[in-house]
Order: sequence, then C-alpha cells, then structure tokens
Amino acid sequence: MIPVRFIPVFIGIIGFGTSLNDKCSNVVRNGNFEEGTKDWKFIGQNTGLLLISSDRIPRPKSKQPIPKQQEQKENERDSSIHHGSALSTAQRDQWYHGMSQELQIDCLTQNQYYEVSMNVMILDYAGKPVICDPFQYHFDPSTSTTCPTLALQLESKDNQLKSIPIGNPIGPWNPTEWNEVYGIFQATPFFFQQKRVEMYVTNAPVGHNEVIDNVIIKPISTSTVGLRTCSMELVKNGDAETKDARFWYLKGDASTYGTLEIILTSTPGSSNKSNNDSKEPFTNHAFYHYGNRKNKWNGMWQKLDQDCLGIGSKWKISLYIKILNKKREEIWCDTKKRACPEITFESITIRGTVTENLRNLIKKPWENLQNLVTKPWVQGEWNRFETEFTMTEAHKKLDETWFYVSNIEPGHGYIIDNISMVPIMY
Ligand SMILES: [Ca+2]
Ligand SMILES: [Ca+2]
Repeated sequence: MIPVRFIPVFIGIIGFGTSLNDKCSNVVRNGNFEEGTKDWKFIGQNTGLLLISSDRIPRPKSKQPIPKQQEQKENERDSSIHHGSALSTAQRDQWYHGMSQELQIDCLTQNQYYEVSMNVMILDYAGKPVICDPFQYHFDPSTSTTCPTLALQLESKDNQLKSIPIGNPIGPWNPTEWNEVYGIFQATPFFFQQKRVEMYVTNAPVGHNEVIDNVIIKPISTSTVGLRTCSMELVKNGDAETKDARFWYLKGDASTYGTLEIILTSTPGSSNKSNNDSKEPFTNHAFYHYGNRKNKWNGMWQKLDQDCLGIGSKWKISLYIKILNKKREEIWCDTKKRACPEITFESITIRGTVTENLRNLIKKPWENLQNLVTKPWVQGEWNRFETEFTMTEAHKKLDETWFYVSNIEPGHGYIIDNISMVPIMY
C-alpha cells in the first residue's frame, strides 16, 4: 500500500470573503487539497480517493546520460511549492477511471479561453513511481505507457455524454517527481447547454493510481504559454524556454521514436532567459531528441493551428540544429546528397477506428522541405535551417495540419532550438 496520511478537513478556511471573482479565480474548488477531499468525487465504482502527503512523494535519484560534448542536461524542476497533501486514487479498473469534480459552470464565461494546469504522478499499487510516455500523441489504451490527461465530461439534458481533453501531459516525464499537465480550452456556448460539466483525470494505465495536486483552471493571462498568435508565431514553445517539451510530440510510435530531453546550451539568437550570469556559457535550453530512432521521419512533431493557415498563405520556417551519431558525437552531413535534416508538413483527418486512421495516414498530403540556406554543413556548430511552406487546398480540406523534423538517419540524434514559423504572406 502507498503511505497514506489522512488530513483533517479545515472547516474554518472557507469563511473568507467569497465574491464571485475570488470564488472563480480558480474554477477548480480545493485544487490543492488543503481542504482534504472536499468537492472531489471519482469515476469508477472501485476508484476511491486517498489523501497522501506531498512530502512522501519519492524524490529524484539518478540522472540521465548527457551528450558527449559541452551541453548539460537540464534537471532543475521546482518542487519546492508542493507542500501539504495530494490526492490519489485507491484503485483503477479502467483507463478512464479517476478522480473528478463537477465544474462550477457559473464561474465560466462564454467564449472565454482558460489555462489548465495540474501536477501529476503515476504510482503502482505498491506505491512505486511509474514512468509513462508523454510524446505519444494518439491515445492507445492497449499500451501500458500512456500518461494521465485532464478531460471534461459533458452530460447533455438528454443524458448524452461527450468527453473533451483540456490538459495534456508534458514531456520529458520524470517518474520520481511531479510532472505537469497543461492546456488551453475555450468555454464554447455548447458547455452552457449541458446539464453537467465534470472534470476528470483519465488515461493512466489500468492497475495504476493517479496522484494529483495543484489543479488550476483560470482565465488566460499574459503569462499563458501557447496562445494563438497567427500574425507573429505559429510554433508553440519553439525555444524550449519553458524548460520542457510542452506542445511537442514525437512522430511514430514509442518503440520507434527514441526519446527527448531538455538540455542547457548556448544557441545563437537566444536571450539569456534562464541565467543572468554572463560568464556562464550555457544560457538557454534546447531540445535533444535521440535514442533508438528506427526511421528517418521519427522526429519532433507539433500540431499547427490550422485556422491561422489560410489557403495560399506563405510561411517562413527557421531553426538552429546540430546532428549527432549513436555515440552522441556531433557529425557532418552532405547537403548536396540531400542527407541533411528537413522539415515535413502533413495534414490528416482522424475518423473512426485505428485501422481507418492508419489508412488515412497513408493517403495524406505531405511535403518534405529542404534547407534553403545553401551553406555547407559545419560539424560542431549550430547550423541554420530556413525553408518556406505554402498552405494549399489539399491540406486545408483535412482536419489537422502538423509539421515534424525529418530526414535524420535512424539511430542518430539532433539538438534543435529556436524553431519558428512566421508569415511571409498572410
Ligand atoms: Ca497540495
Ligand atoms: Ca532555447
């Protein structure tokens, strides 16, 4: 069993002046569990709720291997704010079983955008931390590496149920520390036609407990990461300065795409966001994708906001990149033989079954875009990549448009930063 400490409910804490603004500054009630399990329920007959002490959550022990050169692995996640209690399930018999809370719909404003965040871990029934894979975008309940997600269950007046994901797990996943679920959603008029809107934690593998803390749903603000800015920048978190890989996935499936971590480095064109000491050579963060990549197209993958991509609109994509061999040494590639990294755009429509989706994926339109910077590749330095993409009708008529890093030899890795996509003709 997990170490469990029951916390008494502090009745006195709800006595403060609770105007609607105060009450709704976090749409989630008792999101930090300072009032015990108050306002929380669960989905699944045997799920149950347990309060556990946040201090009992296991702390990190080991470090991952780092590239064989100057870069350092980023390993600083602030865990100092997590005190008091956290909420765990007691048992989970189905992937969709988890803790839940009915949302105060009168706290939501129609058409307003909301930022969602939550700290989360997975523990097995013996209380040991479990790793999951946040880079797999498509949820497959038959795999044992799915990560917890935050979703809304909407129940209509005629009892129809609809589920909407509102927060996705962020990689890289550290099993022995708090991880984050993050997202942005809009409170559409559809929400207000429902009989009930219930938020729930879902998608962790069956037979494991979800543990959560600091669940927040609040109106977006200037500090919200990943807001729509069609006219300025279409890539979300292209510079890794959130110190994580939020908004990024890996193309392929977990057995073929390797893994990704955040490293400290020094990329041209980066401001010293994370370190004010000018003597320190590692001033910013970058993505490092490596490991057992089986295909050239197993690359970092991000969904674009297709509403920003008008037919005929033209975009400039730019980034800095280094490539590494299996020994994690920086290597050279031959631009003349088309052996260097590229960027691929693709569009898909997801409908029906997994088999149908796979068939759709084969038929999708895609373009492999080469580097328009004709300078030869320089080993050991950051290489500049620039290309252009024009949105077409063939892309637009499908539901989703994505792009990914491609044409990297299987088994090789790359370090990438300052990935940007800005309009040339909009
Ligand atoms: Ca707490
Ligand atoms: Ca960066």
